Amino acid sequence: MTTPRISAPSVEAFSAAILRHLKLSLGKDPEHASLYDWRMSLALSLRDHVVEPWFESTRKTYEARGKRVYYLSMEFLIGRLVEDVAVNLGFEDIAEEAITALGQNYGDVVANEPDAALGNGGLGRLAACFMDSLSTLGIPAYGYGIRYEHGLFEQHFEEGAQIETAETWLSQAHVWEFERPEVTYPIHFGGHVAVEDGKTVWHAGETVMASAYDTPVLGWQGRWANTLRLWAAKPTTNFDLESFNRGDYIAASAPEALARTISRVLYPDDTTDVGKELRLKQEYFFTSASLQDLLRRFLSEGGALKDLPDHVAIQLNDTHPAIAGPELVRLLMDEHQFEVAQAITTARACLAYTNHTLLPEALERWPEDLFARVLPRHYRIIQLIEAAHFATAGETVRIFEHGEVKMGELAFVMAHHVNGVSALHSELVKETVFSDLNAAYPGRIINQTNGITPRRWLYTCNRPLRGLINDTIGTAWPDNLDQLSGLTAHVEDSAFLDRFQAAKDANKARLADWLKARDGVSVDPAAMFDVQIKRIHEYKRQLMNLLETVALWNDIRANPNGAWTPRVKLFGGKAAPGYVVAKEIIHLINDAARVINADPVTREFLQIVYPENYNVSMAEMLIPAADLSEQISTAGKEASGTGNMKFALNGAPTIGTLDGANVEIRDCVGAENFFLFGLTAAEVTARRAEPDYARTAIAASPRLSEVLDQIRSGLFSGGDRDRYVNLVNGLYDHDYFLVTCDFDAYFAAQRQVDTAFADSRTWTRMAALNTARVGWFSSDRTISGYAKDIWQAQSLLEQRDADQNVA
Ligand code: H2P
Repeated sequence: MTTPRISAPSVEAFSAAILRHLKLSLGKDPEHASLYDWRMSLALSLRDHVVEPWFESTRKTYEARGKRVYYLSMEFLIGRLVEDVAVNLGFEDIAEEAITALGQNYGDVVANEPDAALGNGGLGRLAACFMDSLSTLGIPAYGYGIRYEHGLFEQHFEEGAQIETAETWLSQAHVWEFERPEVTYPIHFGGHVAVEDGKTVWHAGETVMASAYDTPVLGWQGRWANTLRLWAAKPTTNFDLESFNRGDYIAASAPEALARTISRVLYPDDTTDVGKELRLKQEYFFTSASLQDLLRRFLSEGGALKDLPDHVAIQLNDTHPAIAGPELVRLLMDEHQFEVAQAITTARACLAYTNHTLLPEALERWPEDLFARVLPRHYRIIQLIEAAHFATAGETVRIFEHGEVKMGELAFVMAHHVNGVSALHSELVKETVFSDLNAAYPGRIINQTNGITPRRWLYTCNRPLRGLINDTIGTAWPDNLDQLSGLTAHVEDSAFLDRFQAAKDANKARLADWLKARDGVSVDPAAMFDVQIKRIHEYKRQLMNLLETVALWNDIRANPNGAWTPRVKLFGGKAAPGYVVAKEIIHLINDAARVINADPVTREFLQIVYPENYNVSMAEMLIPAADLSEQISTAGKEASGTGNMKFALNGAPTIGTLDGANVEIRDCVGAENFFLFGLTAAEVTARRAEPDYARTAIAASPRLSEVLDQIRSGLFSGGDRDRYVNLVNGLYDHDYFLVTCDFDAYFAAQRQVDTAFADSRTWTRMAALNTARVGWFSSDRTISGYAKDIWQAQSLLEQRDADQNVA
């Protein structure tokens, strides 16, 4: 479509820029510079080239007066940015050559950057991919979130058990952001509501300031840059001098400490204790700041608020910012004199809501008394919203129920569209969690299947495969991923398949080196790399994977001379600190790894590897190196998955259930290139209704019974029979996620994988077809879908280029 807009500097000029930053920004000379200094200087030199396209995009947006998209998300799981920016600028080679010329190793310099880990998993990473696509497509957009001081905790293993420590990415200067001290908004909490002169007034009990930090988000080839605006909480007054003068130093700093708490830490997922007042405050804090900011921007352009929906599309990423509905109504009513009905209609015309999960515990609810205490004005406004909803749709679905405020229902009622994140999930949203609301508001629920940015998840993280694709179909695919289908014509060509396999082998060797260097673990790159990486959760069924591994171990021991396909089972993922069962699963994987990896009989065929502290950067290393992608959730539970797309794109066929986007991936790659097993969503529901379904399944599976007995006997826990008693009994008594019922089918599918992998030419062809056929899962396609079906937002790229050609 458009041509690159950035003119690249020469290597010499870029080296000079790095040296200039080293000296003037870091205050170092090359002789004394650390890796950190080099990385910062490189980042600053790259950043210098981002600012101009960023300004240009902002200018164009103001000029065009088109619609802006506002993506409100508690999480943006960004990862590192140096390589990302270098790649999007088209400077990757120049950056690498310049750093090399300065005597540094580019890989080491890049790896020095801490991950921005402002998210838990798929939901946060999706937000980051969306920001990338919004910029690549040239759709004017802002991401709004929280500038957490501490991102997702760091995970360590102590004797196999997960230990958490605080993550500290901001202990170093974060070069990608620009502080905006002048952009601050007051955020109120508590107090009471009074009617004065016929007007409702909120007398807040406590106020903190939301202060903006902007990160430019550069799209492919630098053609457009949007803004990620993250809010930090600050006190209204920094310091209580009176207390200080009295000698009470702790009291003097108290206001600051209290306020800052709000943006201090990212809450881990599955923290089901809904009484978390601080979490509610975080949600309101960033939502209110974002809405105040977007209204200010709109008004500064001279708009009339009744026209707001023509200029503003606000997307709620899950229920976390669902308070946006009542907050926008409040701002319109209390500060801009709207009538209730008009305020609700206007707000709804701006708002849309994405649902990411059917798990009932993940749909937020707040105790009414807590809610009314923290947000008394909103409590009343939600009553008005509920009344308006009853008037149109009847009283079948309530927002207030059993003493709680239900944020899913609130988000639904206040959104003009609600979307699920895969075809199956969107249907299940209609049939289950929101069936009554779907009946009351037909057509409101639509689907937008998730996607991933191919710039990070192939182009950048998989250089060997990138090179092969460029050589085979040209270089226009990174922002037009359907072009990958051009690879299909080459899958019978043995020279192409050789190169495809060589790329995979190179990635596996790189991973092997990394594991050796970081953890001292040796793996055989000739073995199959079988990878499951994601949050640890019962529905994702890492436990089933581990049980299958133990069963395989038993089979190998029983027949050590059999023709076994060597495998390395790789696990990666964190458990929420309060999620006991998930932590037991981690412990069991590590315990089993210790025993199985030490077995001389099976060593050449089977190994378990679980590197600690899984994050985006680790995913970028693991995914290109994977031979097999594990997507084995209980059907009906994984809303979409996005890891599944990343693996397929990088040439790793899936073993998986008919769940989430697996269904659509299998449709694209072909049933013969996907290892399907397990109950369907409908069968899962039916099976749960059968009495004793788990015990029946265990009794019918000698393999599974043996494995469970081994775990119970203390075989993996040094004789400790208590360690996994709950985990094993849980499977017998209430195996809600049907690990026992799918076990045999999973084991059988894994043996099909063994056979297929042993025929390496056929396997490589299958892998290549996966890459060739998943172009549809680009987040550019997803964002185009949102823009068309939900936001009615336009790209400004063509208009801008046309204007510039005229000028
Ligand atoms: C969640 C869902 C995934 C989905 C993702 C993005 C909450 O992420 O469970 O199925 O793909 O949102 O829509 P995750 O489990 O990976 O944290």
